Amino acid sequence: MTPNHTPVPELYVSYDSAQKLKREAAELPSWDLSPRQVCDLELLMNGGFNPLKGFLGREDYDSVVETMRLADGALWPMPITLDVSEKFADGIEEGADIALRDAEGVILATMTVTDKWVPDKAREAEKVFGADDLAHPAVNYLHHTAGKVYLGGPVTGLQPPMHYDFKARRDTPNELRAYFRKMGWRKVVAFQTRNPLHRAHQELTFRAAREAQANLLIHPVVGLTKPGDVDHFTRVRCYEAVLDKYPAATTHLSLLNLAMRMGGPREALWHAIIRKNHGLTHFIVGRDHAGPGKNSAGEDFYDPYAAQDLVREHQAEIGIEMVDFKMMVYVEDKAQYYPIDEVPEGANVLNISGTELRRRLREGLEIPDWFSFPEVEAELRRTSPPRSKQGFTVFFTGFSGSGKSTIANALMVKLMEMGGRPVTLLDGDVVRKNLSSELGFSKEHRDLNIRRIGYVASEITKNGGIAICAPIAPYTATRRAVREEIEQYGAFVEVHVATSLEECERRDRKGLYKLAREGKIKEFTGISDPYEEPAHPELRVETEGTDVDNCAHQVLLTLESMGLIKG
Ligand code: PPS
Repeated sequence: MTPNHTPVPELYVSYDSAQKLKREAAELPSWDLSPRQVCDLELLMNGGFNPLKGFLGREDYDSVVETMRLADGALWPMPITLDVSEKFADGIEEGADIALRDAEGVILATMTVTDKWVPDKAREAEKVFGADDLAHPAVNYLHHTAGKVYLGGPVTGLQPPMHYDFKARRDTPNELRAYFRKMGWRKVVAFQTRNPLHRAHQELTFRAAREAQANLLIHPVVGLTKPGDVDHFTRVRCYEAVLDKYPAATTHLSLLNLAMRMGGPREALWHAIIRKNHGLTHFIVGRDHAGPGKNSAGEDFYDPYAAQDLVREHQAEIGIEMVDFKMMVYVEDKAQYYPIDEVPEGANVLNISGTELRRRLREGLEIPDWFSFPEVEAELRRTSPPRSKQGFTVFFTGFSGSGKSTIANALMVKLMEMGGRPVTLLDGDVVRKNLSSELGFSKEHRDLNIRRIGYVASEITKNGGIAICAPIAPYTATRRAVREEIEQYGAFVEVHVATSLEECERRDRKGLYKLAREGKIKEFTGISDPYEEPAHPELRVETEGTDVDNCAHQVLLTLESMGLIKG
């Protein structure tokens, strides 16, 4: 491969034109870009997605979905589409200009809408990702996050999206090309990653560079990766630590603001084209490149080496050379890493999977020295503390007067006595006095109330605190939504306070049941409004015949068995 130093075409206009266009664009219909669309737009504008000149029009889209090529025959495997809501699309005629804004409302580009259509998403999923299976993150996104209508057309770039983090580590394709030229690097091999680098990766990348007699670019994705991945802030600190392990001046680190789709073989091909645009001559494709994990039947979506086969087939056309690698494993007897197909016969092989690594981090277990670097391990432990140091939410649910607040208060005091983490109680009544003071008890208002509580609890959990919530929360679906939100950051412990309606009414501490029976309070849970019992809570407490202290103790035991507190 020859070095590629000529600039790649960008879609930006000059600074002066951009200022003028921005003023004019203030009048245009505006689309607020999703986080994925911001990533796509940045790479469209800076030439990372060359030869695309905008979001795909219908003819190109159909052709890409069916044949991995644009309508003019150019190789392009991934549909880059501007999905919008029906409401927005209704007001847009083909031929109209629209403004594309980031989350803060800044106009990044304008687009002339040449095409507007409702895509067949099931076909897109089948053809592009191999199956219309919601276990695939991109298919799930396609059906549940992406808008119903696609708009296509050429983009005029006004300014790149603003990044406040790691500015010095971000390069456009042309900046990277200029860097390679300045350094005199004629051959450069790129390593794509969405994970922290451990010793196996360092060994693999170093071998790849040696094989290709090239310099090395660590080119991690910091846009959107697979849900559940280590956040990019932590990863970049890890990459910076590993950079020191390579021989001086052989290796460069640059961050790529790509929104991955986890599309396996097609995605590998796409990555190779993107790297070609960034001036790379070689590209590493390892085992299960951009793999999305298991499908809903528990099987791999793609053959682990299908990505290598597809890139091999097209590498000459793209103009980049693939460096393929088998999985690297540690051979204990040799104290060295080997590709799995080169392991000496009879040797004892060690490996730690991503799942196993996460388990060890979660449980605070040892990570052996042969697996990672001490600096990387320290970074990961900082962001993934063991469960006993992570935040979590205890979510009580049950009838009014069931004893939720009383048990929640006792639990709060016990947890505060233990110390170590801040504790916040979001009691039903208290929340309704401040956070939700304008809400009533219709289904819609109850859902809003619970979602607000869920949001606050998720923030507390994210930041390492303990949130105790004690609303009625009568609807299963809403409780599930809150669980999903919180489980991104820590454990969600649902406690059903299972006091029967008869007992709550007999106690009638606040006199509300009497009023509800008399019809003076409408939509009263259990009397004139539904309560859906949790089917599988982490704990169900029976309060009849059990004192509060004991109920709170049962919750503590559950927390202990889940590893959330130390006994
Ligand atoms: S919900 O459904 O989760 O939003 O309810 P929540 O925010 O927990 O509020 C319940 C408290 O408000 C009082 N209250 C009522 N409860 C149920 N239905 C009706 N119509 C109603 N009107 C007022 C009641 O005192 C609840 O307090 P708790 O602490 O549950 O006894």
